[in-house]
Amino acid sequence: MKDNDIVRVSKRLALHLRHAPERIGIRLDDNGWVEVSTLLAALGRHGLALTREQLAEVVERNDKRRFSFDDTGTRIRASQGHSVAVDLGLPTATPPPLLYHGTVERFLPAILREGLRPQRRHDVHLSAAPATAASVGARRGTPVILEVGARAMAADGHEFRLSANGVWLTRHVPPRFLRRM
Ligand code: HQG
Repeated sequence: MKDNDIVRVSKRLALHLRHAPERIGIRLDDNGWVEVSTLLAALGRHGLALTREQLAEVVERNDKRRFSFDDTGTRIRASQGHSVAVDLGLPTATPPPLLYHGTVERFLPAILREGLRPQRRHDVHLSAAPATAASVGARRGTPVILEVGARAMAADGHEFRLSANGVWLTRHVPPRFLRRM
């Protein structure tokens, strides 16, 4: 498949596997999974004809490995980033001392007042590398990087989980653990 087809199909998968399954008439189970055959049939009914092989290629080549198959390869889900209620069943994990969040200047007053909130998603997304946070922030403008005292948060009882594609997830980062870089 061409690179731009990978991107186009990835966006469509992200839409339905994270946010709007009902728009193509599918349901995700409690853990976010849907049968591959169900997904392909539903996409086909909604104008996107895709083979199993092409779907596997998209999963494999997606730049952030946003999607994964289960052990048997019969079901697929998004690895993180949902707005619909799903329980990914990820174990809690001990974060590195520091994690990073990329945002933009205009959100800073609210962030420094109330901390980082998940907004429409389940969790706040944090990166292990400042460069990754910079590209997340750059989606919205000139990026501002916040350093998160993740290990101190964990010591304070906040839970962290690591998604299958390397994104650190937590419910809320209080302002006292944030520092502008
Ligand atoms: C901001 C993409 C005001 C926060 C990326 C962010 C990432 C606040 C926005 C992943 C706030 C939420 C996630 C507060 C946080 N007041 N604004 N209290 N707390 N914000 O998209 O982290 O391509 O939900 O700074 O690469 O930008 O989808 O989160 O700007 O990994 O796989 O509210 O999404 O990955 O935006 O991005 P988002 P995000 P995918």
